[in-house]
Amino acid sequence: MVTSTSTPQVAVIMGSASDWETMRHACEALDQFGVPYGKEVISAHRTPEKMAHFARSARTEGIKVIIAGAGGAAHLPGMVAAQTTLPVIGVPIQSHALHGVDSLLSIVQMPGGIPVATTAIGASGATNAGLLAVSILSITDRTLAEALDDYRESLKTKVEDSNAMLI
Ligand code: RP5
Repeated sequence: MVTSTSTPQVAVIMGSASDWETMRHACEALDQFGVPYGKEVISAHRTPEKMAHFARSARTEGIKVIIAGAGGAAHLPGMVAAQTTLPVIGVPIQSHALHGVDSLLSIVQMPGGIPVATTAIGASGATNAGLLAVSILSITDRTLAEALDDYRESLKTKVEDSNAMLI
């Protein structure tokens, strides 16, 4: 796993390097809040043993939240969630053939008992996955909670400033 520090709190995994263009938005959100993370391509279909090892060892490795992006027959988030009780956030990649609806439905329709928190399709979903991971970590981290408050204030300011463009 490629890590920003030796002790990542979040793991950002994706089914293919082709998902990186989307998943980098999750990493950018984590960077913005200074949350240490690791990132890696792990495929549910092409590297199933690696996926199982990752999911089963993530908690003992110190990971607190897993963000998993996948497209098409997007089984990675669900199969990881099946093998860990850590929170798993699934990001549906916008596929070419079906525009990500296939990815969304593959990730969101989990059977009762094995939750995956599913975001929107594509880049905004990846950004929100990063932000949701920060929110989860902020439960026990006051500094992150305050940084999230500041971030929300900055969004308000951006909306107000955008009024100047309406002339
Ligand atoms: C999925 O298949 C990946 O998550 C990716 O979105 C999709 C296509 O993968 P590539 O054929 O581009 O490697 O497993």
